[in-house]
Amino acid sequence: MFSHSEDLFTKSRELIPGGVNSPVRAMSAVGRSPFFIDRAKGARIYDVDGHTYIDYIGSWGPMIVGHAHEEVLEAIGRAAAHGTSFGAPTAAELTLAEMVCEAVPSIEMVRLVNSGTEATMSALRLARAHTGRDKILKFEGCYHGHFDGLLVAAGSGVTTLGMPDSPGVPADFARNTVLARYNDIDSVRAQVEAHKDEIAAIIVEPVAGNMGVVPPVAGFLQGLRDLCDAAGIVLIFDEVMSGFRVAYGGAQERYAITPDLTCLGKVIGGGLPVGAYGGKRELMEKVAPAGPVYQAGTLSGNPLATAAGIATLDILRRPGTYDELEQISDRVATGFMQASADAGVITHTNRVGAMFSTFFQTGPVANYDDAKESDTTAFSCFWNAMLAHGVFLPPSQFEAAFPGLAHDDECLEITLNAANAAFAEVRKVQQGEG
Ligand code: KE4
Repeated sequence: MFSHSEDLFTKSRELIPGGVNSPVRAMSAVGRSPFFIDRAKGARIYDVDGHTYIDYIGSWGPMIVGHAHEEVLEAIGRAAAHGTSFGAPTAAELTLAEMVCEAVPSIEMVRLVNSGTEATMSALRLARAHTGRDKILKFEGCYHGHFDGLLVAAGSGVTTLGMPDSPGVPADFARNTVLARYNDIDSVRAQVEAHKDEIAAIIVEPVAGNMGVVPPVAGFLQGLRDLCDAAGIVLIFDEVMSGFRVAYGGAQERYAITPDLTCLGKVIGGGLPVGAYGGKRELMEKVAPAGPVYQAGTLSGNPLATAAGIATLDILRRPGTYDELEQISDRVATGFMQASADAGVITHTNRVGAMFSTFFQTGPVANYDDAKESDTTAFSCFWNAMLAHGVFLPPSQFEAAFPGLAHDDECLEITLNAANAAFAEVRKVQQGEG
């Protein structure tokens, strides 16, 4: 049995590419090797070396009610006692579908899959089938999973690792992916006009989280809705991150814009593998076996994953939950802003609900080019200082931090004390004293 992260990492790199099963876990952007996790409870995570951290990654979004929540564990255990997978329908899949459709009125029908990537990949296939068109439009800095056609000017780990795009994506795929600038509706209009009648779908993170958090500017989402209506383009909201996080009904509830299709993931699995895509009945009834658009999955709607998702949404839909999330998240983000100001460190924080990013620059940060202006060296210094003071933030300037319901007063006190110390450390380094 390995006793330390270094031992585990050395061995893992022999058998697993980069020693991790997802690149953002490698912590390379903050100049260290990853530590390995033993367990987590509430807002705290414990590594195999005996360290305890207040966790703001939360499995990159799913753990919004806290790690190892009693109700979620009990639901998983109850489901597991009945078996783990059947390859035949279960009532729990209907229950989760009903909860999703009730939470997100634009979703009249929904298909459960196993990841956010499967959700976006499938939604794009459906949009192409529905329109008979091949091209898709995405935004620079938005990340929609590792589907070939979407790994073009992507955010998240592609940006973190400084990868222009990914090798292995056929030129034909890239040719069918058209790019526009987030929050710049004129750039979208120009592409729609340049590729008249060729674009099947516009896919957007209605609150961007993969270039760091970038909210939509006033009129941007409505502008996309109007352009799609005029040009017969399917509007897809990728709410894998924002869904059930910025509101129970997601960004589309918060900004009152109705997409044609919505992609979900993360929170709706409560930490187990669940993704989903859904929307207008007219579109979704084209998905096999109801219609000809093929999409399948051995473990889609898995009994344990649906149990975890149902239990998580049941907690989230209780009255006052999103007011509580708003208060917690505001205290953290505002605390970071105050601590950086007190230390004389220039930062700009964007927050929407329970997701925020503190950019090491003056701001504003309204798109990918803005985000890339950030001082990633200062971010890395800040990140490591926060870790040294017991707070685990996403190890990249181009990711979102995720407060959750388990971040109680004690956690927030630890977090803000750490922020004061960490920004002071950054200032010292910036002044050449560190
Ligand atoms: P998954 O295939 O990783 O479940 O979901 C892909 C995805 C799709 N859409 C959005 C808006 C997303 O944020 C994601 C995944 N988010 C990243 C974090 N930025 C997951 C972390 C990781 O890649 O390990």
